[in-house]
Amino acid sequence: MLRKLLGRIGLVLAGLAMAAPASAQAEGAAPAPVLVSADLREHLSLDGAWHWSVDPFRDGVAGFHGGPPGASTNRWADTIAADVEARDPRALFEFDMQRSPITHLPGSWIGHAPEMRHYQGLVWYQRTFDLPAVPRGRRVFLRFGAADYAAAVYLNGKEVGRHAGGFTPFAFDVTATLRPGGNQITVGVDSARTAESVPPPVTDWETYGGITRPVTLVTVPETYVDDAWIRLTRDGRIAASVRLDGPGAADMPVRVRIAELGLTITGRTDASGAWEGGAAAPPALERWSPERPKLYDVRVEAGKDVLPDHIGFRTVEVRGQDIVLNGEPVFLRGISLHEEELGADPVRAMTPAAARALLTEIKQGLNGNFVRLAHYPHNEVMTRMADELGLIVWSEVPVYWQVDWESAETLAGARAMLRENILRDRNRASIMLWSVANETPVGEARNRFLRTLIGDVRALDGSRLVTAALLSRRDGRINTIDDPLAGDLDVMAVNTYNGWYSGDPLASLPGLEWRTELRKPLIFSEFGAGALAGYHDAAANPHKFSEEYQAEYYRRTLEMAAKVPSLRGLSPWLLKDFRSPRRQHPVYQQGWNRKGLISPTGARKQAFGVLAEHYRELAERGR
Ligand code: GCB
Repeated sequence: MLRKLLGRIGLVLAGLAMAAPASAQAEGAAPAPVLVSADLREHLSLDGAWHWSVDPFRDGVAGFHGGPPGASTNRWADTIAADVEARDPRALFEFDMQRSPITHLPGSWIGHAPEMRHYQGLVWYQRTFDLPAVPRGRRVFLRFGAADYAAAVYLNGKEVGRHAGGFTPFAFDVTATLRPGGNQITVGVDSARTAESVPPPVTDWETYGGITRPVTLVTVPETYVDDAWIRLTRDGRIAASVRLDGPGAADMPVRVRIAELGLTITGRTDASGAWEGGAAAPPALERWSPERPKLYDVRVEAGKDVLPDHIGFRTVEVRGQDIVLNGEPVFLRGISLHEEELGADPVRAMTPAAARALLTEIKQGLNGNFVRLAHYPHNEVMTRMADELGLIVWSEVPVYWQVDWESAETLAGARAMLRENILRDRNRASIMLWSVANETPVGEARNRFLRTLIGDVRALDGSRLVTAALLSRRDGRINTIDDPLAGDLDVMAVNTYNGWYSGDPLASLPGLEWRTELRKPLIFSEFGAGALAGYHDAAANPHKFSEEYQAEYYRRTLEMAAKVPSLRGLSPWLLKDFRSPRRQHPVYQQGWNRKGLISPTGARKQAFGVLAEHYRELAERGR
């Protein structure tokens, strides 16, 4: 199976379509590691200075007749081109990684040089690092927080693995490939989307190609905790699901310790290295909530390994039309967000400080308790920061608009990405909703595709709620939600742009009605209007793109929303203007989607105040 998968991925990578998200280690190796909470483990950072070199004809992947690359074009050979040239006057290289320009990673290549601004294709990266010999009984993983979209990774001249899917972490065991002293790492990253990929080529956001999240060498004992999911169940237990990897994984004692609660749960793994354990939650347990985002230091111990994490405990469920957190109905006062740091020239380099700045604007600026992380898994610093600051999270995969519903490869890609996202973040108390799709057209093949994803979510994490941003039907004043998929979801969500993409006068928006036959909670997962920060129009009927139009659009849409009986949350579109190549109005857009409530550099538009005030009132009324 693995061989078959590798064959497929290899082909795709070589052809440079690189479509299906999947992680695959070099042939014959074990399945891809999860390495859960790797960001908190002992590691060596490989972030910083890397050489980069563009390869638009994918010369380093295949010769011009399709065979393997020759010595003059193979970027990952374990040699130093300049030394070879110095020794041999006949030596010929069509590249030289070690004398190529240097950039700082992580961060998309759109910031490397002006000519890279709209580049889509293959870029090579290389750096060297020194390392002492790996001590006996230890393993080292090379981990990438994400590479957008497909990556092939080489260490000291050998391929160590590949991954496709630009938004989730992947890691390879490189213990046997590392050497004491100097090591050379080369990564080919290809941003091209194809007809089979998830997301598809056409979206409404920037493709930030490159190595966009940290690169680390993570050291663990030979047998280590690869996956551990610790949570509070709806029946009041702290449950633990642990999986070990390594030669001693079977029949090994395991302990989960939460010192602050005086709680230790112990057990032993089965023959496959897995263990399920649990204990009644101590009465002293303080539940995580947006008001009090309490996190506990949790340690998972097995043999020589200790995995530390900070975990919050809470329950979520749906009761009738209510979304219920820790037994109490909650109203989600939120906003949507793309993964893009504040600043005039973002490169998707999301540091903890950058995440804090954005989420604080939601929490304190807007009086929010909820964020929709659109439209793909965001950097893990974001979900950790949401845990810390107390924001409920909607997390999603980019099954966006129109993907190839009939393609087995597309489905495999979506499932792999969904799985990687859920396994990375199952311990984040902030995450309440897993979303499987955004604005997808109703149809049999699409229903089958999304029902498979919904089944996967329930199998991987039955403790949270499943949702999707759906389309609705409009007839005059009446909006109807009749997408058959709504029946499969815990929480229905719709995106609506009446008054922006339609010519409705703003004053008529409160008169619009929403109908559905299902008794379920509903979220308006998007609504929004564009405004260029600083463009004012004081007329009674302000023009689109003025701050006044956007502010009035918010007032009227919120008035409409207040009349929808099953509405339990809002995540308007969106906090910050974001880069989108499809938005080319030279006066108002200049390559940016202007539906932000703040400008790229953080200037608040008028509508910010409208939403902040609305949320303040809702919070006061306990909603
Ligand atoms: C939508 C999409 C979102 C777009 C937004 C817009 O419905 O879900 O990705 O950016 O509309 O601005 O049109």
